[in-house]
Amino acid sequence: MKMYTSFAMPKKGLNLRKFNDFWTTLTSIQFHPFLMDIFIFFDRETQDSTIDFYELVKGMDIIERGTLEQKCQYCFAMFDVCEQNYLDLFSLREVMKRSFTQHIICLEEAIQEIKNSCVTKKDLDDAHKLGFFSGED
Ligand SMILES: [Ca+2]
Repeated sequence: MKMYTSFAMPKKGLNLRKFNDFWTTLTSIQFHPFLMDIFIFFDRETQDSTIDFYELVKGMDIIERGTLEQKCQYCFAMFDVCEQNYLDLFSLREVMKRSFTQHIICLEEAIQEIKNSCVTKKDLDDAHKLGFFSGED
């Protein structure tokens, strides 16, 4: 309750921006790829674009202690990105893109750091390309 009230707008609850701040603090995941879908799932009964305390508790209860069917409904809502009530190739492709985008960004950053580090040390011909470096060269 205390954490909710520190993010909620008085008598309005959490809008998407406040929910993002709340969810980031709760999960330690910045730019959660399914934040909008989680927000819509929590707000699915009133659909007033805000999440009140009751909706938050109800949503968290499903995630933490819900029945298998409730948890399946929650997971399905994350996968049904087009809100069609069925999954098709496009939906699954979008889920995969969202799931791996952050990983790909981290991988690209790591590759760039390695390239910068190695290229500055080993790019003797100024070609900006890496070859095999055994560490003994
Ligand atoms: Ca609501």
